[in-house]
Amino acid sequence: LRLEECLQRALATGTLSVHYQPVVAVPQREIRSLEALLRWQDPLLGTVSPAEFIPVAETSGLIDKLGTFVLREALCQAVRWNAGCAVPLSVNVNVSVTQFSSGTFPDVVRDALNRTGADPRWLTLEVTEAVAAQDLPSVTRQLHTLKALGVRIALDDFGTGYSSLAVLSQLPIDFLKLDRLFVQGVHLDARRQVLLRSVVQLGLELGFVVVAEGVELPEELSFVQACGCAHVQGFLLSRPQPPQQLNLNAPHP
Ligand code: G
Ligand code: G
Ligand code: MN
Ligand code: NA
Repeated sequence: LRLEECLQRALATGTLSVHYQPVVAVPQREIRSLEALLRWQDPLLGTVSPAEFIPVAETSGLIDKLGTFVLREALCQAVRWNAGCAVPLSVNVNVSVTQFSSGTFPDVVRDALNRTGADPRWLTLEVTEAVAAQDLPSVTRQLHTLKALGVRIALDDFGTGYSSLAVLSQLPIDFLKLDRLFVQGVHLDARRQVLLRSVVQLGLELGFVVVAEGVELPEELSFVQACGCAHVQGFLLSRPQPPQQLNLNAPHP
């Protein structure tokens, strides 16, 4: 309950912030989008990881407020970035499965787009395989509504969940984000290479842009690029950073 109370207060007092991690196209090495990641520096609790407070937000019902906060914040950033940018930059916003429960999530997104004046094409929503454990028909309907607005959808943390591969053909997905478990150390392990190559191939044949997450080493980058991942994300390229510290024109390793 303590964490819940602190989180409630954080939403009111502004100790939550959003950091951004570049998603980079290869081989061009250009930033295509930035993933919004919540950060919380609480005066009493210190730094609290979203891995810790997101589940609390989900069970306490605070997730809708939190989700709306991140969405508006990220879309405001997208408006700023795209004002001075020839190539459109999009923001990736993580969405909890529970945000789909009421069936009104597309309205929340439409409202945030209207308030911020952001182009729907500047937004990619990241959902995890856990959406398949929800009311799949309802989630699918909501995702189609969002797609009709022009928003794109990424399936996040792919390969770590409990869902069957069948969700890949059922959900209207644009990006397939391979969990870092597929990526890390892949250059050292022949069996992991088979797995990564096959999963990337699967994604490509289904028409998705395949994104490798958690790239920390040049060897991992070379391998995922050779496998057909068009976008990469990870500490090798950039850590998540506050917006004022990002250099969107920086060359990437
Ligand atoms: O950034 P970090 O590695 O600490 O994030 C830990 C987890 O929290 C990740 O799974 C990430 O997707 C999740 N997370 C970060 N920001 C958000 C957010 O705004 N909404 C949701 N639902 N999850 C988030
Ligand atoms: O679950 P999701 O993919 O949204 O989680 C994103 C989280 O992964 C971010 O909080 C970010 O801090 C973390 N992350 C991003 N790049 C790397 C990386 O190269 N290595 C590790 N260990 N974590 C990363
Ligand atoms: Mn994500
Ligand atoms: Na992920």
